[in-house]
Amino acid sequence: MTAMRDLDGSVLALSGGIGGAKLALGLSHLVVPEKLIIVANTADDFEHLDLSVSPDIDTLVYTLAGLSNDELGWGRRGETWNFMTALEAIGGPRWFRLGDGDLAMHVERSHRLRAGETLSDITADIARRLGIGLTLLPMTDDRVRTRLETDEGWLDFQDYFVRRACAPMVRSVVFAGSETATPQPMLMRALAHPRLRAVVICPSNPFISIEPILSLPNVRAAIAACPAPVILVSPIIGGKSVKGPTAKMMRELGQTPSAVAASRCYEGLLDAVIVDHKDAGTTAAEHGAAVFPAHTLMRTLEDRRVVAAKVLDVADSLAGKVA
Ligand code: FO1
Repeated sequence: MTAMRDLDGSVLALSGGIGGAKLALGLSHLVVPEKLIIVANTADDFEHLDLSVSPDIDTLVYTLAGLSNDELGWGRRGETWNFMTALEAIGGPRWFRLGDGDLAMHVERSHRLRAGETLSDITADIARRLGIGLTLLPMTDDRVRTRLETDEGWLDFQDYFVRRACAPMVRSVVFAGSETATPQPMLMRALAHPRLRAVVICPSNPFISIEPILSLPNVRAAIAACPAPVILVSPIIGGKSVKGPTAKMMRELGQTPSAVAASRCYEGLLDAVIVDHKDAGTTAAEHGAAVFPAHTLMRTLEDRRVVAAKVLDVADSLAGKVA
């Protein structure tokens, strides 16, 4: 069971994979581990070769443990691929690549899930063993799966994202199971805590990485009612997404890719949005939140720390006003 903790002054971050993990790493350099809670999207999860794969949890674990492959944006640094070579030689599926070290994560997680452990407990134990002190939690322990209605019919998330390389036209996105899933209890406790320091919405894809978390019962309402400042770091810079299909999906879902459109995905939830300098001309009225320009493209560790510091400064300044 994840240890009970004093939530007073804690920072809660909602994260998907790559973009979110960068900001989570930055926050982990500025917030003491016992006061930082990262909630990971699990709607990308899927079963492959009878293995339970949790990509966003693993990107966060590897990034926070200093094991990540930053070129790929997923998997482990210095990975070897003997398993995939042997698998392909006997006709196994080659579209979803499982590195030798990464394979251990999927095998161990699958084994422990089958033994009846919760995803939360497995994630907490693996994070601790890899030297991660902060609290890393799945958004729920129940099965929630992103499915996309496309011009090629309904696709499971990894089919769309990896096998089809995000090529199909997206018409709608659903999170199968979210309406009956139980949100991570620690998430709900933190959102209800009177002295939570900040809620940070990381620069992950609003539609496929953050929305699954918000779609869980009562989560949107809990964020709207949360006494802590809610800060978005925009995933769109100058009309483009840094990595991944966010901008393409926005166009296909009928929106013009922009920082304002990204903020509008969180209508009624935001106290502030941190936009890149390229979008500094956008207004609070457009975003529905106070606007703070910053250098938000995170290429280096220093970039990650600078954005994280900006998030915390903005949150603390707003909290001061609210109080
Ligand atoms: N993404 C790819 O584009 N190709 C892959 O072969 C691939 C394998 C993979 C294995 C484990 C894992 O945790 C992630 C993996 N990803 C791969 C990335 C994954 O599809 C994305 O990280 C998320 O689902 C989107 O955030």
